[in-house]
Amino acid sequence: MDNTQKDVISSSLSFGEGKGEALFEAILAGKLEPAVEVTQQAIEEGMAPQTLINDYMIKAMGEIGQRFQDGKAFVPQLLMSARAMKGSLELLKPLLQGAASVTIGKVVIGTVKGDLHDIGKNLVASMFEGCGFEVVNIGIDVPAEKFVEAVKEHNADILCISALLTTTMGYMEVVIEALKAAGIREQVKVMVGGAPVNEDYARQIGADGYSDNANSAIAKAKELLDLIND
Ligand code: B12
Repeated sequence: MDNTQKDVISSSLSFGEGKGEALFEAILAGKLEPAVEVTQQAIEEGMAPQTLINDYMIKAMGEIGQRFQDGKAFVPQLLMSARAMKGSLELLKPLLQGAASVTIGKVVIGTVKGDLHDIGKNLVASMFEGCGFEVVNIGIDVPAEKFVEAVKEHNADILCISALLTTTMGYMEVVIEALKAAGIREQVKVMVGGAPVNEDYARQIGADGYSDNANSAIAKAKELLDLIND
């Protein structure tokens, strides 16, 4: 592509879209500082955090994942993209958090044992916080006992379990079984999610809810807690 063609493309993008594209490229290339810088500029221009996240940032992570799958990118590149994504999310997080002063429910959230992926889980956590839930984020590589303890300790209304690997998603069922063994399965709604999980799988392991993204996770949670009209 020559420079004239590039100019035509960039001038056909609205200003905000140009920033979004630049953010996509920065995350894809794993460039933390440019990602943070362009996020700041996009915020100043009034771009909606949800647009940045859904239309550009998540897509960049999807693209680097695809390249990894195709053998065109490797773990260090995944890590660098993840670092750039996290840097941008840090700036956007406060904007996702509304002015809710009353807690509408308590959520415990974690990624299962053996799994270190936390970007999606943290995004779901931020959305819950932004929508007025109190969130206890118990991290990554979480064993079943720790999920159970956290639900008990915090008297959670919802337990959110995340898994990104086909090799770790089975552990979500182990967590649900541990809740049953501890006699607290009926006290808490269990939601599951992560790239390899789907609705059928969620039902099969006895979860109460599933969502493939942070936005609909909130709607599902409200439905489970009968808060749907709030
Ligand atoms: C970034 C990344 C990494 C980073 C993680 C950094 C971090 N801090 O999270 C690093 C480099 C550490 C990594 C490591 C590995 N990874 Co990786 N990784 C990814 C990648 C590219 C992006 C994941 C991501 O952040 N997506 C963006 C977020 C926003 O999306 P999300 O996580 O899906 O979350 C959304 C939804 O799923 C949902 N959601 C998520 N959790 C929950 C929970 C609930 C309750 C609900 C309701 C919803 C929900 O809402 C979220 C927001 O919308 C994916 C590819 C992909 N496209 O998913 C591969 C991918 C998941 N990784 C993969 C692999 C193979 C690995 C490694 C085994 C590689 C290796 N050989 O070492 C290791 C495993 C390490 C471990 N033990 O966990 C494979 C998994 C394949 C499979 N079928 O199992 C993928 C799919 C890449 C691929 N295409 O092959 N990875």
